Amino acid sequence: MPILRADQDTIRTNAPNLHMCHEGLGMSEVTAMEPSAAAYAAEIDRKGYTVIEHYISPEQLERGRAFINQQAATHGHEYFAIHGIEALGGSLIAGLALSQPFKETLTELYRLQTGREPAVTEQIFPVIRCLQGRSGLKQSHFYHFDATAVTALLPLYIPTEGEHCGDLIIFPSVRRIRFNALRNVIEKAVLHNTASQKLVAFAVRRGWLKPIRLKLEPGNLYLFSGYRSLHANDECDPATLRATALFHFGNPHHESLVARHLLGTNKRKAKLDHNGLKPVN
Ligand SMILES: O=C(O)CCC(=O)C(=O)O
Repeated sequence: MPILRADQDTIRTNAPNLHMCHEGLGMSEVTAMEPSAAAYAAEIDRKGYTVIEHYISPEQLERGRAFINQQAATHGHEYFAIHGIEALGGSLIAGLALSQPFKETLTELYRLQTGREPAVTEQIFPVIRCLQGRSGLKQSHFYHFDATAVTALLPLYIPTEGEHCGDLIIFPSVRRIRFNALRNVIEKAVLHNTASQKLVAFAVRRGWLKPIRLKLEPGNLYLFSGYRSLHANDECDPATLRATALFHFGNPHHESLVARHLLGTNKRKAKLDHNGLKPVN
């Protein structure tokens, strides 16, 4: 079972069949490590999330941050997000999204969570989110379910000062994985509309609801089921920068035309096809 840690020159994995280079990251060596994907999946089931500490090396974190700094400078200190491998081309994040061992890890988690194989054409869909400025506040407490069963979150910059530091907020296992696309659409319309999002945000801010709050550490990898859990990030001071990379994998409705037409707003906005790639025309 392919759990790996991505050091600059080393990948450690407990998968004997994954002794290979980490594509796009220039990695050369693989050694054994624990625990297994099954242990991580069990922890996600039990606690709602799991963490792989120091998933990337300090040098890789610096590379990831250099990319963020470059992008942040062109966005006038306001919120931005970058969707898809092509838009992230050449960056550490695109390299991870293209990494075969990383995909194997997420595939194994998908299998364990759903009992099924992911669609053969499925790719990891990477997203970078950068909260800064007043517009960053509007993107906080935006409670939602992801389209994919497995979500991996890699924090790059997390504020450390002030009352609110952009914690990851999770209500785990709010719903089950559905393979019926129409049922998924209806469930999302009920649980995940503007009114319910505002209500949840209000109740969390007031302390009436008590979700899991994770203080994120840059360089760690946080794994959870984005499909099953209602989640969002807490706000942070608009003068600070909060940058996270998200890796979405395993859409249970990958082949469904209903889901493709009624959901997938982010990909549509970014003008990407349902595999997260620029359509060829
Ligand atoms: O950036 C974060 O911490 C959360 C982002 C998120 O929930 C998502 O895009 O699915």
